[in-house]
Amino acid sequence: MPLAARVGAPEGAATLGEKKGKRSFFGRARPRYISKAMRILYHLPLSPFSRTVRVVLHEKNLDFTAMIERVWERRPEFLALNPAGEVPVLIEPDGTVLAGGEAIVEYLDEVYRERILIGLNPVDRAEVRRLSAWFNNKMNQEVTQNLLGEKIMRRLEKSGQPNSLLIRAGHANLPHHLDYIGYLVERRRWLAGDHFTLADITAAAQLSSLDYLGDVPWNEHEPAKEWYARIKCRPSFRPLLADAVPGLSPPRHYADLDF
Ligand SMILES: N[C@@H](CCC(=O)N[C@@H](CS)C(=O)NCC(=O)O)C(=O)O
Repeated sequence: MPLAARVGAPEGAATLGEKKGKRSFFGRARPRYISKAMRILYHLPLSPFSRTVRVVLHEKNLDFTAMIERVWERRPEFLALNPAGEVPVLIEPDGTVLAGGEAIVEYLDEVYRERILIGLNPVDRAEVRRLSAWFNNKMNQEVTQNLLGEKIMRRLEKSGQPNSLLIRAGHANLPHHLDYIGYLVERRRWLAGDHFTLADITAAAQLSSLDYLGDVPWNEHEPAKEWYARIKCRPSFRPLLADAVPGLSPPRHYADLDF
């Protein structure tokens, strides 16, 4: 089980700007009070993979109901939707079940063409996918798993004390990723080129989860900070900034657009 992604909230509702679903739905994949025509996202508030899908749905103006899934409970009905037992999982209004962050965003970009997020031509798409993989895989393993996984998940799972060596490794690795973002945005307007793409969303999703913990040294990385400030201003990102995980308050700058 990847540590990193074992993040999330113990309890609670969806976030502002997203329709809220109650938690008392054990026993069925689609709670009875949710109409068949609704789109449902099973997620965890601090899961970077779930955050990416939330932003993509907002960018494409697609309505959805966000349901928190406590993945560590291994709910059989959820495992039937995604045997990997991981969020995000998306159920489309026609009942189509999509599991896995990358599969979901590829599907959404292919089907809903209103705002294209994975590039206009094969070369652009390759660059967006290269960078999305960088943040989903490399940064997630080197940084997010070590910080969110150790600090949050251990508590939620009651699986022992956080490993201070891993936390130290996460802090040591983070500046390299902020520097890489800085390197890119000093040469391009957005991470993958002239346009805002999934690469920006993926990187910002990882960083926003860490920022909720107050773990991002923004002031030592001005170019990355300037880029993140532009992302924070986007309406699609606002619901993430309104997230409130019970028992875990974010630092004051987390939702501040002028941080
Ligand atoms: N590659 C997967 C990773 C998803 C993932 O690791 N999700 C985490 C939350 S961020 C999870 O649900 N973990 C539950 C577990 O491992 O038990 C994706 O893109 O969806």
